[in-house]
Amino acid sequence: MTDHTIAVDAQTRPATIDFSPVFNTAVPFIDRHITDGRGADIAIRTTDGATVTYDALASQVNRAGNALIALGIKPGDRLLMVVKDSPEFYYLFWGAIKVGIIPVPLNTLLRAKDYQFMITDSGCTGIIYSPEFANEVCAALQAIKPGPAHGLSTEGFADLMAAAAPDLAPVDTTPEDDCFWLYSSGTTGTPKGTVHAHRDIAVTCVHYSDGVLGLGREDICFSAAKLFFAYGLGNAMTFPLWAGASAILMPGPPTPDSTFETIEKFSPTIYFGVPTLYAAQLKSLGKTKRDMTSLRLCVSAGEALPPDILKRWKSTTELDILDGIGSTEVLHIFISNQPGRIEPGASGLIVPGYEARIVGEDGKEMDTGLTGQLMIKGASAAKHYWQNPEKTAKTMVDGWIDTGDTYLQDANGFFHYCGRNDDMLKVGGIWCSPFEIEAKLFEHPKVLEAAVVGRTDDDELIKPAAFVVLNDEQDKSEATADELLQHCKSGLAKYKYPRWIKFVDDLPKTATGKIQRFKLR
Ligand code: 3UK
Repeated sequence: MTDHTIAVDAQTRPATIDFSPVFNTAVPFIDRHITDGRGADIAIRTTDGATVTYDALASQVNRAGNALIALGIKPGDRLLMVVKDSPEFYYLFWGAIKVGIIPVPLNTLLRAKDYQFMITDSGCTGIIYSPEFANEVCAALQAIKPGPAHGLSTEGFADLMAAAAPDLAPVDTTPEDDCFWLYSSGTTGTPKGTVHAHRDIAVTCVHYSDGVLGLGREDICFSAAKLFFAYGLGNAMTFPLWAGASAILMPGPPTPDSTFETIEKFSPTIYFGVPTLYAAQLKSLGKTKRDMTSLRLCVSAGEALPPDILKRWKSTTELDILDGIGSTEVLHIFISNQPGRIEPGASGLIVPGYEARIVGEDGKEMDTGLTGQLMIKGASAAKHYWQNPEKTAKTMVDGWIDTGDTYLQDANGFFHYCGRNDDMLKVGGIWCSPFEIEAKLFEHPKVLEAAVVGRTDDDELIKPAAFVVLNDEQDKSEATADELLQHCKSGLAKYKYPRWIKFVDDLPKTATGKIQRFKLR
């Protein structure tokens, strides 16, 4: 086999994938389109009006790789990215990979304290950020002495790219070598660097993008979920690049207006959303009609899609939504509803290429219809968590990933989500640790104790609710609730503030003093 190639046999079910022993994943995702004569095709359109062809993409990726090496960043070094959805995200991510540097895209909604942790934890050599996020990133950099060798904005980096050569040979890596990381949030609130190999991206493309979505060169992908999520990374970058299709990038926040305007103006064929946004979009569609005739399919992931949202979306837009569950550890969706095979309220069937087991506390497989822990096996699974052998050993057992989710499988093979095994919440598809919100509340001088749990709103979607014991009962008032709310909003990522604050006289606890959050749900 020639170096840097993948042989896919799609006749077998699941498709079989063979990697050449020397394999750098930037070659099939970026360079292959040039060798195959697709260089003039459009890879990216941005809502700001920019267009990037596959030819331009390949040269910019090469310039980025050369510029990173010129900065003195070495193969194996980590490069943190706090970058908005834009062509620069692609240039940095693939430029780094092509020269063997490990890109680590970070959630752009985080605060200085969060970035400080990730800079220190990753031992990164550099961090590159969009100017929009300079405040939080620079505050983090100032708090760390000595910090990483390089902290620069994408504008500063663009100058270095302009001065760099547009040709670059890929570094000879293997399919199993470290390629990129994503941070995954944990119950204790400290995120874990999830280490993915060069093979992993291609595996998700073959099994899910080819196998379930049937994505082709004519498709135009639009993801409301941002590139820094594993979900958005696939939807808006790796899937279209695999298929030689194109992606629409919208740098701003996804709202019903911004997403509908983008759909009307850029005519995508596939739209990727999260349940919270579908609910908000439905509300908006009640007032304003929108043209969505370019779409052939909608996808939802990140948290469970309530069947009522699916039903209303179908009756309003005549479009199906495919709900599927994925994770940062497996990289993309491994259980999914399929075109023509949708079970409302279920996460779907196993995606061919992955294996699932639902096990009881004794580790034995559960019978049909009974709940247990969902374990997943597949070739896109992360190798380990960065410098965290305990969490790695707990989550990654004999090639199986413990998802942390409770599931049951029905007689037709459909998997039904039955909740998390820990206290973690998914809010708008993004992880939220109750401990982190509680810690913020504790900081306030009026707060004695606090417990945060998930509570469903009118759309059956989970949002954080806080139960608070005050130091002084006299303080119970709307004004105090408001004060606590402002306090949370000022120090936490935007989506993490409690939507309800309820004052109570005490919290339910175990004999050892542990808060029993399940009693508050
Ligand atoms: C929950 C769901 C019910 C579940 C993701 C698509 O969400 C992604 O990755 P994360 O690491 O979170 C994983 C956890 O989120 N979850 C996700 N989707 C669903 N629960 N129904 C769903 N459809 O608890 C899971 O363990 O943030 C989603 C693609 C790639 C991803 N990384």
